[in-house]
Amino acid sequence: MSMLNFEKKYRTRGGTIIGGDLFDFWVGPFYVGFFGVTTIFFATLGTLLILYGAAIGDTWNVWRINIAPPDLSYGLGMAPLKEGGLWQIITVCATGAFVSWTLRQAEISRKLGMGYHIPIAFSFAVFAYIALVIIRPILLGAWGHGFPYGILSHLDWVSNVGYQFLHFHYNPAHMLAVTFFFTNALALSLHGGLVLSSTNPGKGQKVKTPEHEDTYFRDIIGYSIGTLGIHRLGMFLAVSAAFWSAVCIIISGPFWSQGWPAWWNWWLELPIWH
Ligand code: UQ2
Repeated sequence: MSMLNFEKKYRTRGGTIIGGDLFDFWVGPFYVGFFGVTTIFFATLGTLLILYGAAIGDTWNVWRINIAPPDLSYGLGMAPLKEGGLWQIITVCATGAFVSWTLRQAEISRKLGMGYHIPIAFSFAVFAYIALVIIRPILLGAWGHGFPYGILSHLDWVSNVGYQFLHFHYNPAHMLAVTFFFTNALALSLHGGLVLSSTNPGKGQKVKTPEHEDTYFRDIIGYSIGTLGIHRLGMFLAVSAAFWSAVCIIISGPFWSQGWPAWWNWWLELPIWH
């Protein structure tokens, strides 16, 4: 079945989570659905509020535009619009848009009778964002612990929070997250390189098969993880990177307030040394 025929055949009603038939239609190539409407709503409102925040801010220099969370003194209450209230509403819009997008992925998965792997994987990235701007601020008792929305300003926030714990690279969950990010890059470069090399053998030569791909890795390291296996590994590595990123920031403050290098004193304090 050609791609366009497939889409015609499977673009049928049903499988919605919410809204029944109401938004169960397509606009051009895009499925709408209840969560398509809420995604558009939150994303549009959030973007307009970011533009408004930039307009009442100090600069139009894209690197320096900054929309800051409220002062710590506001605690977990609402702040006036220009004192961080804008940041609070933008955070609600961003969270609403990300969660809507996840549920739209789930609805399309249901429609097509597929597994939920895509929305589950995406939800880990959403979790990492929510960890930074909702979970950790609530655990610390103030929205002011969220990160500011701005290109340079959020980098300054990361640097400041890092130094607050003396050396963030000693955070064991950060170590795991970084290791997963790098391993993910290794796996995707191996996979992308392997697939492109077997599908682009050179002018006049035949495209190679997955058996060639297996053989390549068996020749080099005596092991091939397989065509399905590499994607399972990829999902595990990517999801783990996002998961441990969320853990590493949630534990910093709420569950550990010294410098991260001192965490490793548990090793020096093992009874085996004395
Ligand atoms: C593989 C395979 C693929 C791949 C890749 C491998 C035919 C097309 C990349 C090789 C991957 C291995 C050996 C795992 C490496 C482990 C880590 C932790 C990076 O065998 O099957 O399918 O794309």
